[in-house]
Amino acid sequence: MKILNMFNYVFTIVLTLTIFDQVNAQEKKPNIVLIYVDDLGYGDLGINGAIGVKTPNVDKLAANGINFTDAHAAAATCTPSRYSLLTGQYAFRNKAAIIDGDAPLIIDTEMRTLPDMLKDAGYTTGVVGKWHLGLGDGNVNWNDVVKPGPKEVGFDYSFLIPATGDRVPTVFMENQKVVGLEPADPIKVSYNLQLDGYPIGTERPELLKQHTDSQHLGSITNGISRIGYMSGGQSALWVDEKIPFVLTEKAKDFIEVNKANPFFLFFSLHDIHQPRIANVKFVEASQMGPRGDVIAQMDWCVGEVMKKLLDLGISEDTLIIFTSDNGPILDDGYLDYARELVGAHKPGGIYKGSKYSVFEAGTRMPTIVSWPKIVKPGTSNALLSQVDIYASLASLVGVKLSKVDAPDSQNLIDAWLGKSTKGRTILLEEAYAFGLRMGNYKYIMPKVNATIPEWLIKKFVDPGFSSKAQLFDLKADPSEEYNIAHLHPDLVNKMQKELNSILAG
Ligand code: NG6
Ligand code: CA
Repeated sequence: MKILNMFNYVFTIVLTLTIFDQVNAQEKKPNIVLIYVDDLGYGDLGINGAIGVKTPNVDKLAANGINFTDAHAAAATCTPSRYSLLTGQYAFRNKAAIIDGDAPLIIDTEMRTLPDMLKDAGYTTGVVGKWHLGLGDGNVNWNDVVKPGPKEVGFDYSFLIPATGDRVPTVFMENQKVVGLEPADPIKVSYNLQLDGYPIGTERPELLKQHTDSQHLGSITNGISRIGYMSGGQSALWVDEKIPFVLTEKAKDFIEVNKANPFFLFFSLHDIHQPRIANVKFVEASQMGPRGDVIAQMDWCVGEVMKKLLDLGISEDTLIIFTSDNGPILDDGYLDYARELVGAHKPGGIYKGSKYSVFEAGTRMPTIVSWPKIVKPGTSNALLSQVDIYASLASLVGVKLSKVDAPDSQNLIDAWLGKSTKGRTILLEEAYAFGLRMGNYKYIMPKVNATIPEWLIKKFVDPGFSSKAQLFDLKADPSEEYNIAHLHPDLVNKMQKELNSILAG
């Protein structure tokens, strides 16, 4: 009898411990760091064949994680990609396009966003870096708390570049207030009227560090002219050469402060967007001039974050997703000789196109996932879209989504974690034309009477417009050179139908 009791006792303890362990394992949610580089191309990393610049930190991240070869930004430009990433909804549904620096917030604050969802799972959420999703409700007062903004769409903490490095206002915002602003010198911003403020590029070219095209000849701050006009805020102006240090420090602070609880950090780098003005620490770090130097600078920022996680002893429990918002562009306006200095380096790898283009390089992004405790190192050719990060992470952290949440997002967590190579069966590519991937095939929807805008021609961009259907077999022709639509009319019809149903949905 005694022996039986003893057995029961031990059995109960073991059972309790096992259940406790399981609950613990389920409850132990990883920290999530989403490193979002700006305008980085598939081929711009060492692991993907970069020539002329080294990316040792990102390569190390890849060596300990998964390097994805067919993962896509939801769109070929910044604002639409970011919109889809944070809402799980295709950008065209909200007509999301590149916006000015004084545009209102384009995310509906009623939506349950990616950070909202993670907050529901117990995460502390933060965004550090480029925003470019609009701020305020249409009539921004930069001298007050600017809302709605990141807080109203689920971020507990924010430290922002409000739009882009090449747009005013050129100030940082922390928790929706301009950092370092003197009330006696209020900020005004306009995108159509020249303000009585900083000198402008058209009138004072001798003040410029880097020449630029006519679109970027507005207000000059820190020797760089931008899109738009600005006055005031002298004490708050950022110094472009210091941006990577400021952002990396803020990212590390956020990690430090939140190290004890699960956190989500959206680390949205300014690099490698123009103006590409590297800090002296990185000047000539590459053989490709400023564009290569800011790739090295970006790599350093990533290394700093990796080091911080390691120092705090939380890197094993941190899921890092490293990717970019749209494809590469050599000439986006500023004269930094990226085209002349690129040499044999291929920013888009073997893929055709660039930022703004529906060809593969427009959206096929360098993408790495690392989570030392769970993810086995390797490569994956799963077809993935950033619009799926939302539903995939929801599944990972055990949050149920309603029908209206993240309507275009698919749960492909097994593919993101390398447990499966099964990604999407069809994938939308948004640019100034629509593309669709299905198996080996890539279809581009015809655009009747579309002329390529002058500003894209000047940037040597081929947006992929054609009045005829385009179909490519990416297995045989990864660089989209041979249009085989005429050989496969049924497939063209089928893919157009699939596209129609997405566009109608
Ligand atoms: C374009 C700008 C370009 C860049 C881009 C945004 C012109 C002609 N071009 O409108 O310089 O700022 O917007 O880049 O003004 S993105 O990565 O944020 O999408
Ligand atoms: Ca971008």
